[in-house]
Amino acid sequence: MKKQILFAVLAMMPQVAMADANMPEDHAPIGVMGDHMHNKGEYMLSLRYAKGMMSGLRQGTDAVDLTAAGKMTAPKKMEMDMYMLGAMYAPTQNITLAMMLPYKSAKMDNVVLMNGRQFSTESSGIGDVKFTSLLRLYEGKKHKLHGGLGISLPTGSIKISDDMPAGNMPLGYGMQLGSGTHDFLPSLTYTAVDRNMKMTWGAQASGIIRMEDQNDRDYRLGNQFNLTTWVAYRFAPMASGSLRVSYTNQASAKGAALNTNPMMNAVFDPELQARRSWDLGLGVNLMPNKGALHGHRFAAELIVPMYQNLKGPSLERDYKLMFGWQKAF
Ligand SMILES: [Cu+2]
Repeated sequence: MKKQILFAVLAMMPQVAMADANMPEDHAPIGVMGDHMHNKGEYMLSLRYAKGMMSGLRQGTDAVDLTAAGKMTAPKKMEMDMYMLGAMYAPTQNITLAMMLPYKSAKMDNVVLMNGRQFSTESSGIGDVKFTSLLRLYEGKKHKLHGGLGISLPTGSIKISDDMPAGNMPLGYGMQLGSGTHDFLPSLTYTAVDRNMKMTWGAQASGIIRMEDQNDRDYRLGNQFNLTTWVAYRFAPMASGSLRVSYTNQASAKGAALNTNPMMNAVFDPELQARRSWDLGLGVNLMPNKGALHGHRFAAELIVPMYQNLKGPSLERDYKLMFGWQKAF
């Protein structure tokens, strides 16, 4: 009898542990990557869709008109759609492995300054595949801390070109599908939960460090640093809302210009790619606790810039909207 009780308790333990991520607010806003770990043996599939919209030019913190970018042409607007397939698996309690495979498609509207004629350029395809190991550093009842060590492989093409008024030419850095370099992706994530207050909060510092001086096109993108912090509150049994603030510092690219035609515009100049921004994220996480969708997570987040400082002149961001589905097994 005692043995049976012991077995029953042991059998319940993993469930107790798994109950960890059963509330909608237990995952960070969907725009935060590598925010959580899994329990040993658990895996998770996810799909994200993101839409990014950029329009209008900015130099420093000021809006500038099209001629500022100007030589022969200027970018007017860029629209980006990204689908990202993700998988996570925890081989041990203290290590969670994650993989992300993006598919991107982008369209940029440009104008010929001399005659006002417009033309569009497009790119689409697989982006850079990322593999990350998340390492549990601290796990208390309320506070948790984990580190991430990731690598981004140059699977996305950097050889995309399209028709322009002066002929078929390479597209700008932002229209290419990958970085062309192996990139190191370190991160540190802190999360906390308070069940009585129905709240969670967290913060994450992450970076993108280019591990090669040059890619096949003789340039490398700038390193990037991101710091984000969020708070979430469960306002209904199956739904939580979140507020997030994010800081991004993207350094300039180094090396060759993508298009050496001196008549082309600022999007082809490596030195003008730097940007710093403060963004605000408004999110919602849904996790049905009964019915056919029980255990499935759905989330959305709208990210709008509060401050943008672009070396530019380059396109400023209007918004980014992300939707996600996640399911742990
Ligand atoms: Cu996961």
